[in-house]
Amino acid sequence: MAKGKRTYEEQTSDPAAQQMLIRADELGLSTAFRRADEMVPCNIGGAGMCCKICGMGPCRLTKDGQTGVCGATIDTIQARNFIRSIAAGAAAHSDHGRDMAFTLKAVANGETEGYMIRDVAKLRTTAALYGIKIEGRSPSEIANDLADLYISQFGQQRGEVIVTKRAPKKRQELWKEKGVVPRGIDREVVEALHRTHIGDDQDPEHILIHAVRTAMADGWGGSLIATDISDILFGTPAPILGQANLGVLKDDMVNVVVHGHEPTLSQMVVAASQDPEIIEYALKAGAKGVNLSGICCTANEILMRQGIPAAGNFLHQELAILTGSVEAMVVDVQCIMQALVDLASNFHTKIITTSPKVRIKGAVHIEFDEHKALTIAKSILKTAIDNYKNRGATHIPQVREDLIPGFSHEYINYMLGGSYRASFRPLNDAIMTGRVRGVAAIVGCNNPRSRQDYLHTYVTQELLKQDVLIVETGCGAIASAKLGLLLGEAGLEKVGPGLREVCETVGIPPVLHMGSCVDNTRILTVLTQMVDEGGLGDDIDQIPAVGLAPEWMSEKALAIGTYCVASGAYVIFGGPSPISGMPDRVADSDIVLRYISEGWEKLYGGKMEFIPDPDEMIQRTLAHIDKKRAALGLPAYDAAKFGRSGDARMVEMEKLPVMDRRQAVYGVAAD
Ligand code: BF8
Repeated sequence: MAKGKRTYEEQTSDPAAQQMLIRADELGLSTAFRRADEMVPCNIGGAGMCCKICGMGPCRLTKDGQTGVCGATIDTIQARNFIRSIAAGAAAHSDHGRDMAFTLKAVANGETEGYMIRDVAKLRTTAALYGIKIEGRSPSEIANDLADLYISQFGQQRGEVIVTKRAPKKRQELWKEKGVVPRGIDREVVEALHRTHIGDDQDPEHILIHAVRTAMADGWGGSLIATDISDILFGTPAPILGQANLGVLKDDMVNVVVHGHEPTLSQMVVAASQDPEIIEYALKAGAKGVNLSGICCTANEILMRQGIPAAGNFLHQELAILTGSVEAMVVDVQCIMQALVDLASNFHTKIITTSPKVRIKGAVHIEFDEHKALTIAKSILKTAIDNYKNRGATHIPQVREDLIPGFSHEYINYMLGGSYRASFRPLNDAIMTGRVRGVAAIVGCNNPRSRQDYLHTYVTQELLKQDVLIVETGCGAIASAKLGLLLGEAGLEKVGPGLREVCETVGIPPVLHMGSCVDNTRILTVLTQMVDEGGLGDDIDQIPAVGLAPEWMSEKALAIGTYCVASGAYVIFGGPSPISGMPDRVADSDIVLRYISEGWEKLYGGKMEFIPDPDEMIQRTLAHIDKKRAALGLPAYDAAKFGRSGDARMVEMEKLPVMDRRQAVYGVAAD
């Protein structure tokens, strides 16, 4: 084995991925796993100590006290690098939200092909939040007003992004006091770039105040708009059976993998794949039909709503092509590796770009336009079907797992209380009694520099044993899905006794899949509803909850982490810190690292830390949850107190002689 190259088991914990990495080596083909081994990360840039914002540099700071040519200190450089990443992440999410808003407008005006307003109830509820008149008006009229309101938030110059009004009252007041309420979504992103141009904002703490405002424009702005409109147009998710991993690809069907983020395209490809004309076309090509699957957040969008299987998460995009079974990989925006085209040239797979914003040299471009959406989706599928005859040998790993995704906050509300008394009361009560110790949101990417899926699933499983209810999104949710952790009540024997009782009573998996990365806003909404329900304080920072992104790699993850901190959450990132600074630096002088941790905690009640060791992540998560429980005056968590009812108890009881059961249940001997 080449020096520095990890074994397949060290590269990924997923057996399907291991099979495909062996296949890649047999064929002499490169993947991100291999390239990560061969490309040693730059330790100066990696620690946030490289400044390349002007032509006097790049300046690489390697000694304490050193400055760039302009005199910029390491702290200023780190803060500038950090906010630029947050601005890019916020821009990506928010531009997605903007496109959704334009689609809603076009649907309302009857200008699109194939779309409709599927969730009129959500449209009315959302519009009513902003005082849009709903009584006596048609869905199109309401949608028109909501679309206009949402579109205006992007270019708004003064005032406050209206979506922030959906946060708990106390949090809104805090944001006003600290001056971080976004004025307009685009304005904050532009200002982040202006402030970090050579010769502008040079006080690291001042730069980071605007980092919070920029991230807020994402979470309590563009992303929330994206989630709202996706639900209105494509339906609010509810539990549905799905499957995940490369084994969802089919040997005898035309495999089309949709990859990226925006549901406008993928939802239409789903609709087109069920069209009799397309099915007939596939049959004529000698296939049994079209088999659609997803990668990355596009997978989550169509998995949550239609149960379309997920072929995998971020690091599976190349592996799907390596199976030799994919006729077309249809991509839109974000998280699409440039390596796909080169890799696909070794097979028959066509990479089809569709967004006017994204082209990749060597890919086929079929531009998507919502006004002719169904026609274009059919044309994409016909291109894939025409390619079926070119398929060579296939190697599809027979590895797949069932899962139940679809836990929107609306569904959780209904599931806990039913149609007539939908409520978060049972969840709050379970936390207050200690049956559920707290909540962890485990989200974010795969990163080929860590063992694929391992950090996600290790942290998830260990926290479940500690009675922590887990909510997941993005590629982290797909990691858990591949391991069978999102499967109803299966696997509950590995869950703590109190949480198990709750899962058995309500009939939910202990890990709730809440959607794509944009849908992290669903988690903000759940936390807000928990505050509104009462008993867990009057703001998000008082809830015993933690956010984790163990395998993060994207700038969007940094934006998400920052808006969660601004909302009051403790956020833990895995892997090395992108702003760790000098290795031998005295911790006290690490202004930026201290500011985003202790500094932000003083200001917002939430903090951000980078912790590479998964056991330390778990220990700090539990310590934070217990600290918040104590601050609320809740009983200290005690694992021995619960687990005396539910299915677990029934199994235990069935092992007892009948006469002893009464003693076990009522504590009195049989007559
Ligand atoms: O937005 S989790 S790798 S796919 S960035 Fe990308 Fe990360 Fe996956 Fe979705 Ni989110």
